[in-house]
Amino acid sequence: MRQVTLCLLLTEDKILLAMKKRGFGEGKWNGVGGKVQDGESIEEAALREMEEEIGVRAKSHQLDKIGSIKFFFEKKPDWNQEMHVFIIREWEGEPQESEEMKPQWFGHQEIPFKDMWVDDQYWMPRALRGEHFEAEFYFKEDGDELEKWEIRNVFS
Ligand code: 6OG
Repeated sequence: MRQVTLCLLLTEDKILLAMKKRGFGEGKWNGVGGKVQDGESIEEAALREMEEEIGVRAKSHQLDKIGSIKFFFEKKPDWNQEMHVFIIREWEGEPQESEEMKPQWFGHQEIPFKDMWVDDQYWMPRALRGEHFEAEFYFKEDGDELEKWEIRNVFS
């Protein structure tokens, strides 16, 4: 299954989301991340994507892995992917717009779920509460609607 990353930069009361300007998820707000390349660890991929997409640098010990989510697209199995979710509270540099993403800070209570992937409303509040989880989401048709999903908290 394709491995992808998603990084959520957090402050005490804000979360950084970025508008995806092109490619998979275009027109949606999301965390920053992308595909893990051959020969790269998941953490290396997360740090590389953060720097490429919003110009922010961090070290691997600043990545807090909080979730693993598998996505299944019934009609488009080549879209299936496992997403590794990280929270980052310390980094270097100011988030900047790139060709791919336009970052913006949102209050924890002002997350624009209606302009995001439909799964986010179910797992992102848990991430903000500091929970660790594993989940599976099964999409209908083209990825706009969910067929079923399961989220389990993980205690380690
Ligand atoms: P590229 O393929 O452009 O990276 N991603 C999802 N994020 C959320 N919140 N929900 C989903 O529901 C997602 N499916 C994929 C993973 C795509 C980026 O989009 C994320 C990557 O960070 C289906 O390299």
